[in-house]
Amino acid sequence: FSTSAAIDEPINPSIQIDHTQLLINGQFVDAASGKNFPTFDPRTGDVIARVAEGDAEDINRAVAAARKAFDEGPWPKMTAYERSRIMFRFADLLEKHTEEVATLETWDNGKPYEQAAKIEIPMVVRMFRYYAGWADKIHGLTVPADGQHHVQTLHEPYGVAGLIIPWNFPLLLYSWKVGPALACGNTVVLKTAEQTPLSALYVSKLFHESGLPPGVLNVVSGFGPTAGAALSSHMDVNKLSFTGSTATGKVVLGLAANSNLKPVTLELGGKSPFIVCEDADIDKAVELAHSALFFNQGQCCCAGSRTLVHESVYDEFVEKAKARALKRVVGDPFKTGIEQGPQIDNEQFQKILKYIRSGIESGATLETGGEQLGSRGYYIQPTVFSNVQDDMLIAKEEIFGPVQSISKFKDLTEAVQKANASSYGLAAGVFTQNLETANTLTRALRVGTVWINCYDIFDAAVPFGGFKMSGQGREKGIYGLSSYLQIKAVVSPLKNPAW
Ligand code: TXE
Repeated sequence: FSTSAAIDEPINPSIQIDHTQLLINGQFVDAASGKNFPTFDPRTGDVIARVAEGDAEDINRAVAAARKAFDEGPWPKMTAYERSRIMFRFADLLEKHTEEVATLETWDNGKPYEQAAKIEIPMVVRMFRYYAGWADKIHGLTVPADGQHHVQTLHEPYGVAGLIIPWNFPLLLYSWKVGPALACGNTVVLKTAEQTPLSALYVSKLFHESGLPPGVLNVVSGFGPTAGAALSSHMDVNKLSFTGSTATGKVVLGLAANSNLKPVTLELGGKSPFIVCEDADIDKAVELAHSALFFNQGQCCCAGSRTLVHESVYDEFVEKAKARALKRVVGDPFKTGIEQGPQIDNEQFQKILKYIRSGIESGATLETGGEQLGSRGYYIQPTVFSNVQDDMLIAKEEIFGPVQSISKFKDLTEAVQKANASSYGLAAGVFTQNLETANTLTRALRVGTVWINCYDIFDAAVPFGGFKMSGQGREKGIYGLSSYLQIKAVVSPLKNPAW
């Protein structure tokens, strides 16, 4: 792989960190305990800033503000058109601040600046425009019920929505949740990931500058077992949406069930198969299998982390996949032309190196990579394993790093059996030029998204979510709206049914 020399001399980001407090009721405030915690630069492990550490008491304050903004207004009492206009204004303002926001995102997360500025922030802007457009188009139905009754449904917000997000796409996942929650008229308490608190504080300030009333969107930085658990079990939170690991998803669901039975949307881990059939365009499949796995340093819930290749093209595929990984440009994410930056933190870095050792020990063939890159921060060499067997840990568990695992199948039946032999079911890629093969695989795969001859297409209108232990409910698109709405049936007698 091609390594940028800048790994050991990080480029200084030219931005000042202005917002490190909690955002409650439209004001930046310290944590009730006065505590704060460091957020780190993944390029070096150095502290970027200290951020107020929210705890149960701060969650209480934030929920009280959101409750008031919901119960007493103004948010759900404003016209849907007014809410929509504020969201459109925010999208415009965010777009104007793309450079600053992308800089914060790269600094806190380690993702390539060009990826943040050219792909992710524009997707965030698009997502807010998409849901701003929905805000004044949400309505119920009239129902032709039996009997002498007029029946209609009202689609109403839940109230206070608790949103918990991870660190791999801090702002993108902010938009997937905050966008539909607000468009439907809910108010929000957002708990960001402890690794990446900075960008949400910055953009939420912009949201208030766009006319968002105080209390509608509250942001609490802090840790999972304290702030996150307090939000999940809060009796005054009416809806929860969580993105993160399957293990924590189970905890959050339990906390919701054991408190007030709030409904929960879960978007969890994955081990998504990327299936390359014998008639696939091999060069294209190699390139897309590469990006399906290595994009965002391999830290994607839907990473194509099991590359399954038909035996007739397997040797050619492995050779080309290795060559492509060797060409991957790794370096300081602020440099232009960088494809891969550092992993998020030491914990994830060590976890990935442990999986790499496990792959070697269990007999998979290490084609390239396998080690740390440079001497500072959390960079890992793009790594490719071939000859991966189904019972190896690297074939079963989510590595969440730049480690491609390639294995072989002999026919479609075996491809389906291998692809579905997972407790996860988030996504799959299918590479074939045969429509019947594509249709057969699509119907057989137990996953929430099938990308045919493409991968990682994330349009705002397309639903996303998992089968099996990859989650429940859907985000994005019209399906994402329904997660934040409850249905009220209204029945009244008809005096003159003949009319
Ligand atoms: O996840 P957690 P972590 C996977 C990936 C990764 C692993 C661990 O495999 O290696 O999870 O990452 C909050 N109550 N994914 O430890 O714990 C936490 O503060 C309430 C896949 O970062 O799930 C953070 O805001 N909240 C995933 C969020 O949950 C709690 C993205 C995610 O953290 C909590 C990230 C609790 N008890 C990791 N404990 C994806 N689906 O994309 C933690 N949190």
